[in-house]
Amino acid sequence: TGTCILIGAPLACGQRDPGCVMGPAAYRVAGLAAALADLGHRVEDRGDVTPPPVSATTCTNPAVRELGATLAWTEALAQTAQTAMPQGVPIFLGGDHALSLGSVAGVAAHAAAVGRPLFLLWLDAHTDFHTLTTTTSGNLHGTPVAYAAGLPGFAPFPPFPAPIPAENICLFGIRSVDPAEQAALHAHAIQPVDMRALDEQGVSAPLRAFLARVAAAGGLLHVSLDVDFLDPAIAPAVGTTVPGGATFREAHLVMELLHESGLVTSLDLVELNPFLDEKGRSARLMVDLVASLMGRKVF
Ligand code: LYS
Repeated sequence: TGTCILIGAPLACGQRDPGCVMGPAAYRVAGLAAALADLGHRVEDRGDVTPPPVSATTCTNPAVRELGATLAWTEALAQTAQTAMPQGVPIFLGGDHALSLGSVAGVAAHAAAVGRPLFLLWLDAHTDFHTLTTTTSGNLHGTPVAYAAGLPGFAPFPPFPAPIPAENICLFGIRSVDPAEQAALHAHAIQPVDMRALDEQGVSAPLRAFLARVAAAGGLLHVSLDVDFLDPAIAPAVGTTVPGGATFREAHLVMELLHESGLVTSLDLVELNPFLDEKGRSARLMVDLVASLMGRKVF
């Protein structure tokens, strides 16, 4: 047990639906702090990060939306993440996945400062491997993995502090990849653990293999959990549902293995849109998954 630092990040600039601004409130209403406290953790809720002032900004791709707002959030969240890292396990309550442009950047700056390698586990239906240049939707929530990997094509974003090597990135639960992402992933030698791999091997073997590498390297591990990692039948509260996602038990097993590893040092919870939920069931499931990740056991 240690300190869990809850950081609300009500941003919705990474996609087209404003509902994600209610995400942090939904996690609080669903009892996240109490669930963590029940497990013996010290919980510090730092409230919501205030949306930073936006300055007019442009880039070469006219499809890109909300560039200025996303840039402002990225800088604010990177700062917040870097400050929180030495103090406990920061848990970012999103907010859409553009959140991770900032959270992962701050965590990477911390990792570089303490001289430890950073590993990234991306639990998601999508690979989020677009750059500002390749995105056709213009939704910047589809870009944070490429940013973290240090791909070019992110001006006017600050250069990613310490790009994460391809072999330290695990994209897990993948079932929707755009053609430009596919090409970039190949070029970068990133092989996603897609749903087909999980169908054949289950979640345990591929995840244990990744965790063994994190442990062997003495790495920090950032986990980014998108609601759409889960099957839409159990977690409807997300704008980008893709059928065929992780089941209830697969998701809990992932969390239980992560807990057992003792390796997780920071966490994002992203893309929850409470307006799309059914009586809070997706928010509650996300809270239960965090509880599993932080030590709740059946027996
Ligand atoms: N790849 C799609 C896009 O760039 C979907 C991204 C979904 C991110 N949560 O728009």
